[in-house]
Parts: sequence; structure tokens; C-alpha cells
Amino acid sequence: MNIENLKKEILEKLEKSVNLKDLELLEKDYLGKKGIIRNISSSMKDLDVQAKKELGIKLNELNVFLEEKIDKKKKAIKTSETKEREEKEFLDITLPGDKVERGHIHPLSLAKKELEDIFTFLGFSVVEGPEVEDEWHNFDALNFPLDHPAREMQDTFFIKQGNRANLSQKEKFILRTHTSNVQTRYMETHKPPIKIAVPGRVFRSEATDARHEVCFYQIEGLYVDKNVSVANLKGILLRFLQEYFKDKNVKIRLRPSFFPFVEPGFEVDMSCTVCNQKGCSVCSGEGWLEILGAGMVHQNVFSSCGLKDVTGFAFGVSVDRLAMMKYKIDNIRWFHSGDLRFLKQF
Ligand code: FA5
Repeated sequence: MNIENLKKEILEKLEKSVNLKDLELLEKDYLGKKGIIRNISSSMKDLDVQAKKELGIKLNELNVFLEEKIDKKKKAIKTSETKEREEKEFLDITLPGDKVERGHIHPLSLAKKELEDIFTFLGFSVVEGPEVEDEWHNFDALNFPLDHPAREMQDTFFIKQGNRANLSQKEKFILRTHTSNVQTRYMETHKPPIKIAVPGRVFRSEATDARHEVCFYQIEGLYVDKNVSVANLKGILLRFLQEYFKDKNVKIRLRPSFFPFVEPGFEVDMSCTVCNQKGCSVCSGEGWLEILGAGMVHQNVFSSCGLKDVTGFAFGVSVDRLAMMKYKIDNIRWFHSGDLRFLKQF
């Protein structure tokens, strides 16, 4: 074996090695326990003493020489790999961070939260109820006759349940058309005095326009006790509206109206806060805006829920319409439009 040729061969391979793995392989092949240099050493036993000595010295020198060379190359590769990684992963901690877009509360959630706070302040407990409701709690227990037009297809979303004719009113499901369903649910399971505010989504199968949505939010108020009167109802309504609009000059007026679950029943108008009752497009020049339905709870409703010898008032107001008036929004459909130009203003 010509040691010089072997050295040349190894140096060529060393030159071609580009990473630590190549070098490890080279080390194993030539310097390792089963490597070529060891092989030559073990085959020296047949040589005479002088030749053995000379070859031994040469192999030893080659070994030391290669170890140094490989070591040097290893260090060079490591340094360049570290440099490359540092350049790639360089982190300038003095640079400003990436801006994280912060979300914000939807205007309807904002209105709902403000109303909940006001009613809590006025002594009401905030409770919730199901959006998918049975006909008993949404209509029958609220004194709606079986042929009431609100049950018809134009107003109510019915849940498909095969042959509904075979089902009882408590087994037929719909999407609730108002939050008044929680009146009956709550009165069935709680004893007076009852003082609750019920925010939630309601659904109506009707054509949408600037003031009507298929899905909108209401907040229901219910106060049941001994000797509750219309005066109490007026007091609470006036106070909550003055608080919500942050305006002590807000006035209300009650007009007689019909809801099957109250007697007497009222439509409640509020003085227009946009024009201070001078007349504008929001109030159609009237100075007043209809904002909610209210009344004294009908005794048939109390009977359906197993209550007697009590009186109470109830009201239901559209959260969407309150928010529209507060923020001067001219179309209810903006709320669900997903338009960021609109949403980012709140
Ligand atoms: C009711 O829903 C009754 N449950 C309210 C009530 C409760 C009366 C307790 C008496 C006692 P009404 O259908 O009028 O009533 O709806 C209440 C308010 O919701 C209305 O005054 C109106 O401001 C608003 N509203 C009605 N339909 C829509 C709609 N499609 N989109 C947005 N707001 C609506």
C-alpha cells in the first residue's frame, strides 16, 4: 500500500466533504476501528522488523495528520453553520413587534350589556331562556288563542317534526318569536316576588326593511308581586330609558294596544331624542317613536303558570331599535352586514 496515494485519496475526499455527516463517514472509513488504516496496521505482522517500524511510523504520522485536518474542517463547518443559522434566525429585539389586531364588542352586544347593567341597577335579575321553544311557552301559556295570526307561517319559524297534528303543544317546537316565552318558563318554577330582565334573540319569518330583521334582540321585563300597578310600570320604563339614553328629558307616552298576554296592554312611545321632538325623519315628523310593547300581566297567564292573588307588569323592547336610536343608525340591517366600516365605529 502506497501511503502517499492513500493520503492523497483521503485529502481529496476531505476536500469534497461539505457537512459534518460527510466528515463522520470519512473518519469511520479511514480512521475508525474497522477503517482502512487499522486494516493496514493489522496486516503488518508479516513484515520484517525494519519495514514494520517504517510503515508503523508512516501510518502514525498519517493518522495524526488526518485527525488534525478533519478536526480543522469540522470546526470550519461548525462555524459556518452557526453563522448561517445566526443570519437566518437573527432577531433584532429593538424592532417594534407585529401589531396584533384587537377585536371589539359588537354594537348589539354593547347595547345588551348596557341594558343588563341598568336593569340590574333597578333590582332586576338577568335571566335567559331557550331560543328553540315549544308552542306552549311561546303562545298557549301566554293566552294566545290557537288561531292567532302570529302562529301563521308569515311570522313563526316552525321546526319540521313530521306530523305535528299528533303532538301536544309542549312537544311542538318553533324558534321563539319573542322573549315573553321566558315569562311563562320563569313563573312556572319561581314564586313571587319575581323581578327579571330577559335579553335574547328572537326570530320572525317576515320581510326585512330598514326597521325589521328576521332575527333581532329583545329584552323582556317582568315584575310580579302583590299590588304592582301601571304607575310602577311607567316609573321603571321612564327610568330605564333616561339611563340608557343618558338624558333626563326623555318622556314616554302609553297608547292602548292589544297583546293577548296583558290586560290592559300598551304601545309605548318615547320622545324623539334625535330632534328633541321638533320633528325629523327618524320620528317621521311626529316627535314620538314607538319602541316597545307592555302591559299588566293577564290573569290567564298567571293561571297557566299556577300563580294566583298576584299582579304584575311586563314589557318587551327591541334592543336593535334602542341601539339604532342611541347611535343614530338608519338601517337595522347594518348590524348583521359584517361591514367593518360600520362595526369599527363602536
Ligand atoms: C312583542 O314581541 C311582545 N312580546 C312585547 C311585550 C312584552 C308586550 C310584554 C307586552 C308585554 P312586538 O311584536 O310589538 O311585541 O315587538 C316588540 C318590539 O320589537 C316592537 O315594539 C318593535 O320595536 C320591535 N320589533 C318588532 N318586530 C321587529 C323586527 N322584525 N325587527 C326588529 N324589531 C322588531
